[in-house]
Amino acid sequence: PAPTLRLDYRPPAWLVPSMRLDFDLDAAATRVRATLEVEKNLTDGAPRGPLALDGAPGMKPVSVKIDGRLLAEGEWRVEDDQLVIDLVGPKHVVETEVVISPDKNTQLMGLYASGGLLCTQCEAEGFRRITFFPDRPDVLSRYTVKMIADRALYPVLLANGDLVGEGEAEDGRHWAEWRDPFPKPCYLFAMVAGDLKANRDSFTTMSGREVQLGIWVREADLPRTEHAMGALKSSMAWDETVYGREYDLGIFNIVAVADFNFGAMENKGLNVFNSRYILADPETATDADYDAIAGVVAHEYFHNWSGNRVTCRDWFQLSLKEGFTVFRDQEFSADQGSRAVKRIEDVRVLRAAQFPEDGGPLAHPIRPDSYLEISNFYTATVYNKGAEVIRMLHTMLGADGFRRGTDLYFERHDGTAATCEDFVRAMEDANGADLADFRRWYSQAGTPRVRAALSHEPGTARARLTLEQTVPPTPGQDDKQPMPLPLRLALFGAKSGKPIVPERIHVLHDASAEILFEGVDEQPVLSINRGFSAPVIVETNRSSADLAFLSGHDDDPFARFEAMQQLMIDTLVAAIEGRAFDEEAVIEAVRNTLTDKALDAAFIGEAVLLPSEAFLGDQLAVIDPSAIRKARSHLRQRLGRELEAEWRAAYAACAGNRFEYTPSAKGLRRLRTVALGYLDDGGAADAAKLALAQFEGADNMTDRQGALSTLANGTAPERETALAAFYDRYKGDALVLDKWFTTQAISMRDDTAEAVEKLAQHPDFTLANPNRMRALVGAFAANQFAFHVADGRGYRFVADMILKADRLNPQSAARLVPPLGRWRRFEPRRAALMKAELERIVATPGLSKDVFEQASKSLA
Ligand code: BAL
Ligand code: ZN
Repeated sequence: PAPTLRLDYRPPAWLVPSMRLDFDLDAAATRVRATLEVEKNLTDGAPRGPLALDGAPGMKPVSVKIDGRLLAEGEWRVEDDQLVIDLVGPKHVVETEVVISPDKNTQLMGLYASGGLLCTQCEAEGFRRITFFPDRPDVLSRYTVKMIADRALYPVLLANGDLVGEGEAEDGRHWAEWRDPFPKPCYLFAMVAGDLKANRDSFTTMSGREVQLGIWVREADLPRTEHAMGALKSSMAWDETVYGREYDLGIFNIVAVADFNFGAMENKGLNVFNSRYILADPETATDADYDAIAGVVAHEYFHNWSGNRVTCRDWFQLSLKEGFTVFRDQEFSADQGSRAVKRIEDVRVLRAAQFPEDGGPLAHPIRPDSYLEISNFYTATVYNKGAEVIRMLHTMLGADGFRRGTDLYFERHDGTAATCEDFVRAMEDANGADLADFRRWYSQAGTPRVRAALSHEPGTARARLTLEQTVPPTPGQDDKQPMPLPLRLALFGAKSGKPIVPERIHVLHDASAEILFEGVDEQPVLSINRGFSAPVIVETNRSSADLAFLSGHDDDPFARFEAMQQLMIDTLVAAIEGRAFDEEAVIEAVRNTLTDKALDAAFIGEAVLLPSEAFLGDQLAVIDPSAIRKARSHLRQRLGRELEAEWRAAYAACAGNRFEYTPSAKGLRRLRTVALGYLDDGGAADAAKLALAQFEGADNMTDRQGALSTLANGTAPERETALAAFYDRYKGDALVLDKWFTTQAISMRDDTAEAVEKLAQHPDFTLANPNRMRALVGAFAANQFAFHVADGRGYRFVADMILKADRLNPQSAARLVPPLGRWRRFEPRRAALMKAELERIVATPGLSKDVFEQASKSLA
């Protein structure tokens, strides 16, 4: 298949200013009548030609009418999955009718059945599976939607906008009609029918309008919607305060569904959520789940402006809405809890998911240049690196300048489909700034690497910092220009511990720069990229002593965390590469952090963790998972053993608190399980007993799952007791059962690959549910040691799963390809085994475009 190219963009030939959809709903056969008011697009550059409406492969209209006249079969044609009609005048009314089968829709795109509900997912190109339509984000229409359905099966009928009518129909059926006054692209269309109950609330906007809020779930789940409702109201208030953005309809509904490809979807006035990002109570959801729910609820709500009121011109501009909205939700979450811990978590995600993407065969700029299947571009690059790019604008322009930019952006582009360029230009125009070279962040892929070397000239009281950047080649981009990098810097006195040069921002525009600091009369230590001000890899000439010093004294909590991580990385990489290494410095630094009374538990819980095996792999030229496991386990064991008294003290100090969802209680729970893990790895004789007691006595899922994870890593008899008890207790709860699968899939045990193969045969395992598939197969593929077990069985298993899943749900299947695609990074034996599995995938007949694109690019 031929790729779609960004530079081929042309405006649509026909516009659809308004449309009406009539659904006669039935799980097996739903009749969809679409009435489109179409008009020729007279904009410059719009092509002239017939009306071409996108449809799904194999879709045929039952009937087609133009201006009320039924067309004969020869008066329309289906070509390349498009319904093509030659129209003579500038404006017409086009009516089509199709019949679709929601209960056979395993792709979960378009209209599908999930647990007795009928619901939709249209982004990016699902709407064409519902009806014939110009399925592109720059065609904006006003929608009126009428649904008729069996009242007993589908008592609730929801769509975008406002409810304008409802009533009874024949044969136990009923109807509802919804109208959305805001023009929107079809990817934001949604409707849901089912037996749902609402948690209802309201929010009064800054101009005094009352908005009716509803979170719709199965009746039994109603008590688990309070946290999401609280998050929704906080988000609405936050967007008013921070961005001046008010909600614009009288109703805002959220529906939770169990089968969903994304985390959630920002359809206008009717967000549809994966239930894992709505349902929470202390018994079933961890603190991480609570945090993620608040973050995703906020994210989807924020899209109402950054995505819906201003949408994307074409899918290459996806980061326009996603990068910006991720930045917005990150800042919302930082304002709700611990800003430092949130930043650490966000950087962890970036490094775990985006850096490997940027350094591998699927690397692409945040604004890609081509795709075969757009679903493959809902990536960590577009989302998370996209958010970092927006964050850099915020850093360089300052909070006020950034706000001036977003105000201008919303003012200029409200109600239209915009581009990344429009966003950057608004930032420039509102601030009188020149962002010419900053645009490279949109066009160049790859993670820049910065070398920073600080030298001190004691006689002159001067310090000299040299900075050099390189941007590595990526597929299709051999030569790169330097990127503007805003680096937050500070210098501390190595002896006095005092700040010598207070924080400043240096934007490195060129390939290299030299900065002179005056008045530096003691040996300085460099603190750089504080707060992770630029999404880059920094290499410095700092010694273990410098890093240990910063890990205890830097006044930027992120930099403190980072110094500790770097100290750990330097030590472990030296051990893995067979060079001399000094574990004592790490042990002392961890001891100091652990016993520092000025630090909160949440920060300590993050700072004392060793970098993951996967992140260590990223530091190496050639990855040998066994060598990484050996060095990292050794250091964990030593930390556990030598700091046993400190871990016990931390464990005891964190025990005994009753569940509350507050930053301090969360921190205590986090540190408690971290301490338990270290005690276990250190070989404490009572570790398994402690873990089982924690498991059994927990009044919340965070403590229970934390204890279970610790046990799942080991061989104590308590392991099986806890796993069986967990299964029995939660086997009726799909979201918690996902945790049971994941806990085993991420186990550090040597036999995890075999265990996961067995779990794939478990009666509760299914590839039809994206959450379950991710919980087992996705989690396993991220477990570096287990997935890369030397005989290649992990690769074979994942490839088998990809091929099976591809027949049901190509979009979800394709998400499992990237771990295999990293084959070039591994030692030759493993690399060959991984490559062979990719070749087997590509050679399979009937492969989806989704999987083909990811697998073939991974081999190129
Ligand atoms: N727009 C797809 C889901 C999300 O990013 O909100
Ligand atoms: Zn989004």
